[in-house]
Amino acid sequence: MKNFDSEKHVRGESQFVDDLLVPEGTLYAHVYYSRVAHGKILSINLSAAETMTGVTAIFTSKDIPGANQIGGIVPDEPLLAEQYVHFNGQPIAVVVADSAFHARSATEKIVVEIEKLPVITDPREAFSKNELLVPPMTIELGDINATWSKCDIVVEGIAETGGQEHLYLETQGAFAVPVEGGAVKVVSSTQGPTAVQRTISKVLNIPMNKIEVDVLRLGGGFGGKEDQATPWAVMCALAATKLRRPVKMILHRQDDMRMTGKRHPYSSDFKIGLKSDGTILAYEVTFYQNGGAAADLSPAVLQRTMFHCTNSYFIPNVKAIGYSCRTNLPPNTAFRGFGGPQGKFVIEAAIFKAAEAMNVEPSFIQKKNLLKNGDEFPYGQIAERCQAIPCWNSLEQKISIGNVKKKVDDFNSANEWKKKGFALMPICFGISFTNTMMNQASALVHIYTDGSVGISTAAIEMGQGVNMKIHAIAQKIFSINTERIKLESTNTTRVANTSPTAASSGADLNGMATQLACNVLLERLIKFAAEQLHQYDPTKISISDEKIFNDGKETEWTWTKLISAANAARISLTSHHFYSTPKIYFNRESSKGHPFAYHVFGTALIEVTLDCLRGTYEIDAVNIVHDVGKSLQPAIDLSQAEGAIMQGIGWMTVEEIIYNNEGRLITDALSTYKVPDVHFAPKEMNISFLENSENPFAPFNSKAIGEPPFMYGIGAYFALLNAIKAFRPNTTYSAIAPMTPERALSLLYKEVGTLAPAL
Ligand code: MTE
Ligand code: LUZ
Ligand code: MOS
Repeated sequence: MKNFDSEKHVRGESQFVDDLLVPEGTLYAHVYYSRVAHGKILSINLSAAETMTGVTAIFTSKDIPGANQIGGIVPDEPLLAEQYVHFNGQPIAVVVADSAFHARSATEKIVVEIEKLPVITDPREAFSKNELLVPPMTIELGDINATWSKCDIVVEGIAETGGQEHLYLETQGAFAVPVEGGAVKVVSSTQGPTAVQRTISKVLNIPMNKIEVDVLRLGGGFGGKEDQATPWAVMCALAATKLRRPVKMILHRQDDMRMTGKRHPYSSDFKIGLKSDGTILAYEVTFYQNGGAAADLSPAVLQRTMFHCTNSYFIPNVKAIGYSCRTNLPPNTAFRGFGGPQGKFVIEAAIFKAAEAMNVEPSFIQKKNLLKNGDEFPYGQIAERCQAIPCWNSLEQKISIGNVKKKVDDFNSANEWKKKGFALMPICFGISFTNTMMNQASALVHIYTDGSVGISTAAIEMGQGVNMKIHAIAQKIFSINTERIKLESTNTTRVANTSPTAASSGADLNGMATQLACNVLLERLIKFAAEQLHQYDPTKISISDEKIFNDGKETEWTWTKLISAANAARISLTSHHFYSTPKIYFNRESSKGHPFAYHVFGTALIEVTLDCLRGTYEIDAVNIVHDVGKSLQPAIDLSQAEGAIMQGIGWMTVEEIIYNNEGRLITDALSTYKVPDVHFAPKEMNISFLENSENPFAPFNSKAIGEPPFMYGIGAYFALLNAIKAFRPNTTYSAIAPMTPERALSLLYKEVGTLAPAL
């Protein structure tokens, strides 16, 4: 069950964009970007750069033959700045030279004069100045206004979460080769090959059939390449078609960190009302999303935040308002969870605060309000096959919350300078792109005459193992040796009009399409085999382990013989199939519908130890029961869960994105941006998959895994808050993440509160 890429990765044989052998004469591109976050471009002087060694050409917005426009949802983002710059890191010019070094050196000689304009980095400030990327969004269930007076407890507060750098190991990059007739072939490190193709078409003003985009694999994407892999590919295609030479661009890590958007920071207001028995009656939340300088995917991210604002709880009266605020930061973008984590953090903060007011454990309120079958989500969908309670109960069977609490309390009374804390974190995540149209995929399956199989789909392999899953599906259906099946690169000429591999639905959508395509081939082959074996009932024919069985008895026929005979008999050994998720819809006017094929559930218990002298901490244990349906590849699902949890804990604790007031990224290298390392990983991590979970909406009853476990990481924040409270019971705080050691220290000692003025 190991990932067939692992060996190639370890040997360094796996090819990423920068590993492709390039033809002689290939040129290298480097981007010149703004160092000013907001301003008017007064002049661009390229003359010194143009005379530098090796420079072939320098392109600016004036050289764009089509539309200077890369906005995916809203057309509000130029590829190269024209009169104004709106963020520090915004591309202004592309230098092309005979080596990457020459291109970079010449870039440093470009002089751009910019008149500075006021900079906004804070979403609430943007909101107050009416700087919104799209109109506000609202979702309502029941009647909150009529409910507050019926509540025994009402608490209000604010909650904030920070950004997050994707830190894919392979930085953004692309390679474009001009092809006869004005066409271009592009290799891109993208999650969305069709988005790249469509945008090149628009910017270069050539039809999509002249653009071929090919993707072998990514060294990670995490959402950062859903939309933001596009500009680099477009720049390469622009230069390649203009210069009639292959052009390659690989971003340096620091440039990548400065130019690309990150997870959206949010600042939110909440108000929650409960009965004295812990039942939540009403929840009101306002989200101020820091969208950055252009819309990018922000509206879709905000919509998912709204959809997940009640996490895995049933709340009968809800009102959520979302503002996507325009600031002078690089446009923020998709990142694992896609707004879901930001929505869930706020409800968890509200429950935590309500628990304090009621003098109960947060887990008491959490458990009391878990979703059940038949409950309505704020967006109108009714919970079905709901596993919120089974996951929670299954976790409690494995590990007693009472015992954990006693262990933590005992430790805390015995230790003055170290305190433990724990928190539970249930999750519920909707699977499907919230934009119904995007829930489609297709697969093209060839059986070659030697019996080997090649599969092309829209899925992008980015380390998440989607190829292994699709492989497993084909293998189950054909019952042939694993080595016979190969997953081809993702290519827009083989599989067209694709959605990005995102929303955790890559394996679901492309797997379903593959299943359908393979079944068509299997049916064809079985019918042919039946004829050859004079068996007039094809249901009596089966293939198992490369052997053909007739009425349960092994025959002389093997897979290879069958394929070669079928080819001789002129039977098509190719099948293409399309899949679109059934039943889903969403009405934007009423904000109601059935946007998700299904939901993924789970519950985590996270324990931490805090060093109250230093503010540093360790993650002691993570125990989880997670619902993956019937796992297609348990090893992959387990590693996806582990990776996602680690990334989620990182977001909540040590990872801190800082822009200064001028909109300059301070944390633009790994010396200043800390990601969790192996020493920070939980000392103990036990992940069990919920048993007996059925899911008809994904291949072989499986469930999506990519994003949902990320949100368990939120538990680490509240576990740390509990440890802080154990040291300083009367501390006053707002739920502001990340809980870096600095922030922990400033909560432990208010006297040093100047470290974090926001507190
Ligand atoms: N795992 C690895 N190793 N690398 C990645 O880039 N991306 C995540 C998740 N797991 C990612 C990953 C994100 S954001 C998504 S949406 C899913 O994988 C996408 O793949 P899937 O739809 O096949 O699950
Ligand atoms: N991308 C997207 C996503 O375009 N729509 C979504 O709903 C989504 N959800 C999660 C991750 N990426
Ligand atoms: Mo994942 S954020 O949907 O690429």
